[in-house]
Amino acid sequence: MTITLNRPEKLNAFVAEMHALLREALMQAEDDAAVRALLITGAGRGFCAGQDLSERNMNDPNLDLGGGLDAHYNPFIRRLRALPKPVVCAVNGVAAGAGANIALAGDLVIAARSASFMQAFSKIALVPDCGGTWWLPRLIGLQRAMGMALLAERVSAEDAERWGLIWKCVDDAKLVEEAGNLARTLAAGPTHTFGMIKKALYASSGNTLDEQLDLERDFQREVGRYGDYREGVAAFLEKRKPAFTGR
Ligand code: T3D
Repeated sequence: MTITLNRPEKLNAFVAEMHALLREALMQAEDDAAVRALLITGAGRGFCAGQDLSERNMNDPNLDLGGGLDAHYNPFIRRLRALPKPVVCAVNGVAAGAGANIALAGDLVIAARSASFMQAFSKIALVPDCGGTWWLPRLIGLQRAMGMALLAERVSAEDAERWGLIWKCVDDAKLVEEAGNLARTLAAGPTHTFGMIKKALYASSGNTLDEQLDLERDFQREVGRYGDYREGVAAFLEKRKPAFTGR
């Protein structure tokens, strides 16, 4: 399944309606067994510029930004991370604020060379949200995370790749093709096992080695019962390509 953030005249900045549509699309991706990988990208020259800043009423004395995170962004990030299928984010242009962190919530992030990542929050005196403060230090180390968050400068896709913030930076003209190939390759893989791999890797930062070894044992026990494991081994022994069904 491909989800395209589609409000190009505002660099796909989020308005309430987009949250509702996105929630629906993500639920469909979860429920539909025919969906075996999710690709998220943006229309036009941007990936996403985060929250639409004109949507908030600055004169409202009860303005509660935490409420907006609880209602929309946080459930989305949680859902995306927990999706038991691989998520590829194809960052076609600038990814700023919540838009940058939604991109980074993907399991694999591929970006066009002209794209950039910007923790824009501090420019408007906000803290990074949508998981930014959690994965930035884990992905690129504390100094680079701090630099991105405090300075809110654009980081080029090339630097993002070099720093380990993203999987890959490709020429602009190749993004659609390469992201599509990546998503299709993943969609033809052992979907349930991919879901377990995601779970294991995302659990690792909160676990000790002992806990992680136990988790790997439990997960291996489970995937060892799957048809895809049998198919993988049979294909190897018969020197052919496996035909995984995702089960
Ligand atoms: O409220 C809450 O729920 C709290 C949670 C917040 C989460 C967040 O995401 S906070 C961070 C919000 N995002 C930003 O602060 C980024 C704002 N945008 C920018 O700094 C720049 O647009 C970019 C660096 C991303 C790109 O710059 P540039 O020069 O390539 O494009 P531009 O000309 O600035 O933008 C093009 C149009 O999109 C422009 O509209 P116009 O003038 O042509 O009618 C611009 O106003 C609009 N736009 C871009 N970002 C936003 C936006 N409009 C509303 N909100 C935006 N975030």
